[in-house]
Amino acid sequence: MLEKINKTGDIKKLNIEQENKLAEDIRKYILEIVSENGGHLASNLGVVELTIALHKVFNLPKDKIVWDVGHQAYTHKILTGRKKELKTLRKSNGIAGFPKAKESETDAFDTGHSSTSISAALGMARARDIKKGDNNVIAVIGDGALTGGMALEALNDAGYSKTKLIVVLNDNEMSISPNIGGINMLLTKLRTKRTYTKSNISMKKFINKIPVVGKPSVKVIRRVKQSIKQLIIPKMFVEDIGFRYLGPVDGHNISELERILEISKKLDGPVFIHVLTKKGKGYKFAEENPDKFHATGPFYLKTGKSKKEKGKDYSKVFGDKLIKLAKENEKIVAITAAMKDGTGLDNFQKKFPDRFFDVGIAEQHALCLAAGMAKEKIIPVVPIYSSFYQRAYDQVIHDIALQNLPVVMCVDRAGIVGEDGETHQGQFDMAFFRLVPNLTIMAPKDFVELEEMLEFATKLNKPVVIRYPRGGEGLVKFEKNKKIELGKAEILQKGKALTIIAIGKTVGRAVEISNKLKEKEIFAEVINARFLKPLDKETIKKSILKTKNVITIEDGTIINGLGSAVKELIIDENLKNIKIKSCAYPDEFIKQGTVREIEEKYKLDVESILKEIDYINKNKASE
Ligand SMILES: Cc1ncc(C[n+]2csc(CCOP(=O)(O)OP(=O)(O)O)c2C)c(N)n1
Repeated sequence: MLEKINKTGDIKKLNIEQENKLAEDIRKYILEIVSENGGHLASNLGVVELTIALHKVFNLPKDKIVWDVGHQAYTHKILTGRKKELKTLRKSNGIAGFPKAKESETDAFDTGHSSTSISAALGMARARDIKKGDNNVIAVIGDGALTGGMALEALNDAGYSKTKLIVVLNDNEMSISPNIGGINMLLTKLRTKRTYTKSNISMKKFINKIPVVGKPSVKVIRRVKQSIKQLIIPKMFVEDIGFRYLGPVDGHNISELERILEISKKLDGPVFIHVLTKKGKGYKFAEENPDKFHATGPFYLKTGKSKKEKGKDYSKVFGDKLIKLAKENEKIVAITAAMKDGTGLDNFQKKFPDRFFDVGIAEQHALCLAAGMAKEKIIPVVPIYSSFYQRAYDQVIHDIALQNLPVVMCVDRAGIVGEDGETHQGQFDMAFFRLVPNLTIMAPKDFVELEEMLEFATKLNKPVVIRYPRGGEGLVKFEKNKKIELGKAEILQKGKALTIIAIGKTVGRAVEISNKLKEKEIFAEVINARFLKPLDKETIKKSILKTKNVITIEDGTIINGLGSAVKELIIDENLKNIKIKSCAYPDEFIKQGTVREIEEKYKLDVESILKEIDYINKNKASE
């Protein structure tokens, strides 16, 4: 059937049997590609039928579908003329793993971060009404994404506004791990209900039969009926806030899905369709381990085994050290925003279930919750990916830093993450944290330094940020670590020709560069900054005055990071005749590719940096 699908709308020519066959073919095709390239497997396998039905019933690009998170859009890409290109999924210059308007006008809205779809779709629906248009707007959101604050804010607005909008809830009971929280409890009740029409009609009859004794006021009757409705049919939550509820419907039954989508098209106002799907559907290993196959690297189709063995990484080192620290100090707790496994907290949860809090995809709440705990002398440690910290910026400023509350904010996946592309790169955190008063900002050069920084942070009694990259260590092995002291850098090599200042992951690179320079009899002073804030101005100034040549290297944006801090120092202290070169990411969004490809493109690899500092040759000096 795949042969029949070459451009948007081709699906319209298929009958239901052909559509079912197409679903099978698409599953095979997705499996083939993801097992080679890696990607979000389980979520995509779960929405094949739902996507086919959506494309059959609606007309793209006139009708708009907004995919929440956007990690489940592979079938959508296949059905919109990108079947062949999908083979380049997540590769440099290839098809993105998320919707991208610049790839196709059928990608109505770019996503990557969770819980944005209802807001964006409501915006498009209101725009349609202003322009007197007649297109449909559909938000497809997972039960995990529905735990995010913005999704609930949007439901609140959409239900009240009565704007025509279709929200499709793709309920597979999973976020990355099993979904949690009160909304999930509500959905569990809904999942067991029969179809909308049946339960709704019988409910009306039932409510009308409630006997009323004496002469209670209309209000009281209404309240009694209301509370009974809520007890018995919890779907009323969605209806009470202004939506029509349709479902639950089997998300793998294409004809049922098409039937219910057709109904939704005819209804005015906001409609909420509850679709039940199975994450990983059709691939045994993914059905059994949907969390492992949520996002995967390349794997063997036959066994489900990863093609690359996973070594030790920063997240694991963080998680293990936190367990050790928590054993010594019972005030330490861990908070995650639905990223227990990714941030290395899985074992912490097992060891300290009462001191572990998964709050759902709710970064803002996670940090304000931490602030509340810190106020009461608990020590919350909150690992969140760099790009998702963007969500909770005001909580960092208003709830944590302003009150100087000792929350340990661990920034995982800091810097470039690679194949997930623009929405997931973590190059901004140093810049946006640096301008917040009261924050201490650190980045370790290796695993051992992460352990020491974490211990230091839990004892600091101030708000503190520790950033570290995705994956493992660089090639350089450091023999020893000087003790961590607040605001103190570490001099790793002494030299007079050049000062190389680096932070975090790039410190290893600075040492490699310096070793290469040594071969040319150029001796560099290598400084591991350790603290972006407070910056060790004294050590850096002394070195700069000696060498007069500075190069800064960082895994972050050129604006307001380490390079900026050193330039400010040079100007503020009026240091004369200094040459400075900053190696960092430019002021742009960084596209997908392997980390190595991206580093080479932006001249952050050893060879490129060496070329940048060729001019030092003229200025040779030995120690
Ligand atoms: C703001 C934000 N936080 C965290 C994530 C990481 N993340 C990606 S998908 C996902 C789970 C989504 O679950 P759900 O919406 O139910 O979709 P499913 O994968 O189950 O289809 C999470 C936590 C994210 N994309 N955005």
